[in-house]
Amino acid sequence: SSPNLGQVDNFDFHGYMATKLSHVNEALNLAVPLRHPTKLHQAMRYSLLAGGKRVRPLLAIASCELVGGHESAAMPVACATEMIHTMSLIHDDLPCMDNDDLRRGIPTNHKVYGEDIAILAGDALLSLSFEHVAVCSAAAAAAVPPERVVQVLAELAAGVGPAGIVAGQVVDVESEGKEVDVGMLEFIHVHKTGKLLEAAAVCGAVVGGGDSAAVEKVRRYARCVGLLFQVVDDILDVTSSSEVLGKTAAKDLVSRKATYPKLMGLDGAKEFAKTLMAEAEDELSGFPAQRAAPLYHLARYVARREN
Ligand code: GRG
Repeated sequence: SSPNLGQVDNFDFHGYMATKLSHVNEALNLAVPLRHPTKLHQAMRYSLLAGGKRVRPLLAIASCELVGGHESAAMPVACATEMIHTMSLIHDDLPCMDNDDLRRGIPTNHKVYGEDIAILAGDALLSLSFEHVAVCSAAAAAAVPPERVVQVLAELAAGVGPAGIVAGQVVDVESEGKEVDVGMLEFIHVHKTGKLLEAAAVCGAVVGGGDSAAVEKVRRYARCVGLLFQVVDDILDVTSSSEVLGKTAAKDLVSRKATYPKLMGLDGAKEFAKTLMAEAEDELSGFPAQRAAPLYHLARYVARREN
């Protein structure tokens, strides 16, 4: 693995995360002020500011810094990815989709504001995400050149649309009650979760001024981390089921959904997670260790997270 590890291990990842997290939350708060129509903006802010790990914004900022860019160049795109992520969660929770009552530990958007406003708040967040990038990237302290802003808008749109999150959700919805094989499972994961993580990292590297070779390394890194995220999710589903005995097992039986532990056994899935971690690390090995440290630790954090 990476010869830079010694240096990387001294890195204060928790300090880095806490600092970036507070900057992201502050920027998100400012990006959606409470204006007329109040109920709409309340609903947008309710879900956007409800917490969450902010993995996508952190990926965008760390990727920007990896290629030598400044945080301020990445902040608009960082906020945009969280707006898109949040709107996808609001719509995913709707009665016509997953019909969930709770999200991030509090009542779902439609439970508080009603279905009509929840749909509209999602639509508004999606539109605002693109406006925010278009308007704020060029105006950032480290101004992003217009052609890079256009590239970012295209990348984000591709991550959301019929070849992105929406594709994954459609296949997921259609797979309901059916036998799901590995290929379909991977398609759902890569699109529902992977594409936006990938777009976040790639956009960060683009606004940071990375050349195309660097941008593609970041893309491959993010693909590994996206898959890692999902494998770990599946592992957590199994390992936490012993604590809430029966709950997950029952869910598994009903959904007949393939999961990595089911397909390759728990140890196999853990081994796969290790391989993905090593591949992600490999993509970072050509960058200066100090700059690569946040992304290296972010991958480790995804691999070792407990919720
Ligand atoms: C995107 C136009 C558009 C419509 C939405 C409903 C839908 C289409 C897509 C579903 C998207 C979905 C629910 C993907 C799953 C994403 C996922 C892994 C969520 C959990 O992400 P975390 O762990 O959550 O980053 P936090 O709460 O920490 O942010």
